[in-house]
Amino acid sequence: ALGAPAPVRVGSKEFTESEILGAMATQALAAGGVPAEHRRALGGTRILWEALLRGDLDVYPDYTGTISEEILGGAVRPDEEALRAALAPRGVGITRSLGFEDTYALAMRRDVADRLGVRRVSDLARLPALRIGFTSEFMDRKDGWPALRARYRLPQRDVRGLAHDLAYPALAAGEIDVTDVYSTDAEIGRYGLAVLEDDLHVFPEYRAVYVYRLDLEARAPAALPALRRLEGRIGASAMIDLNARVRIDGAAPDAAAAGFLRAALGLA
Ligand code: PBE
Repeated sequence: ALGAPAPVRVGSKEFTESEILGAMATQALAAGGVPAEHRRALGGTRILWEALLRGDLDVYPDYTGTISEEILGGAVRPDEEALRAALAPRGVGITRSLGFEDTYALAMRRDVADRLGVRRVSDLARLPALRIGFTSEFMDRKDGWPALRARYRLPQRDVRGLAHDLAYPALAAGEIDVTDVYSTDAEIGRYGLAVLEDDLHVFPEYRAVYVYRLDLEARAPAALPALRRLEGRIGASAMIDLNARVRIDGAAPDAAAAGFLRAALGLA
């Protein structure tokens, strides 16, 4: 083609952390001299994965447990090497862990959990009247509500789907008693929620990685080295702080990402 090379297309899922990580990849690529554009908040895991396979995207952030359960159907351990081997025949690679895990967990208001004596997910088995609000993806995922309900024999019938951002105000207002949270959500600390112990270990590890098309290496040789600069660089508390910048302080995901790249990596 004539002129400038086509930009690398970075995608993100429709939640704050994914948008921040998408912005960070886009900015790290640009800082490495690789033109890149961010197609933000496209939808859930399946939308992103299919766009990557089709070639509509080159890179997006995902999590080892999600790749293992939701993308590969639970057939491959959520271990980086095993996932890499399983994804390579599909023309897909993953970076090493960015440095944190973001696992699913169930959470309740602390006063409600204390009053009902709930500390572990198994404590929910004797409370059939609890009102539950789950994010839509969690309702349907193999590693979500179907797995929890079966493993813990949970009896609740009042279970509805809602957008992740709405779960926290609904919990605070007492409209629901239990929701699924992501362990790096800033609201867990902000609302002082009780996070229930997954005492039967249903949830796998969810280490954050970038998922990319292997053909990117030939098309933009500087792209992978630029993304790899983020490997191991984002700890859980740094990610919680970044989520707080956006969800609590109202910063744009791009601004939060830029601030981190400047402070932690010296990238302009
Ligand atoms: N999460 C939390 C992951 C899985 C656990 C929602 C950030 C995801 O698949 O997007």
